[in-house]
Amino acid sequence: MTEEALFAAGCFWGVEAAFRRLPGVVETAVGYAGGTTPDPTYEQVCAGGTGHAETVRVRYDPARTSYADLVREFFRLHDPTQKDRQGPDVGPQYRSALFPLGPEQAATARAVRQAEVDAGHHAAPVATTIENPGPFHPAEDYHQQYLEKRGYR
Ligand code: MHO
Repeated sequence: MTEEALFAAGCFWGVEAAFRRLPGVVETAVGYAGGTTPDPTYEQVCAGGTGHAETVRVRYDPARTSYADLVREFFRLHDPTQKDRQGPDVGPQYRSALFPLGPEQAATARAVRQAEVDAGHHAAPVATTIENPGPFHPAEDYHQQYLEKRGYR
């Protein structure tokens, strides 16, 4: 049995590549979550008005990792103090967001985010939001495993 989790941490190409390297992650896909427009396209999400964030769907083996572990990794693999941007990519579609699937993940998301704040190693406030994901829309095929297909490891 595997479980699913959704993470938004900037451009989904690099975020997907980072999650694929983690032990216990058995499958990933990139897409759009947290927005309102039905069936958004990449161009629509890029334009910034759909409410969606570029999101990675992670399928994992709970015998080998946990949602809490993945959330801790999420905080390591991007800068959660950047609000509505990540590095060179600016706009709400690049926001730092956790999209818990159910009350158990929601409680874990809140607890791990609080631990991140309490650890005090960020110079600026943690901007990560915890949001209702709404439906996850898989992105266009050419965005799936984008960096891996180009030889990035
Ligand atoms: N900076 C990248 C963002 C792509 S990522 C899929 C670009 O200019 O295409 O958002």
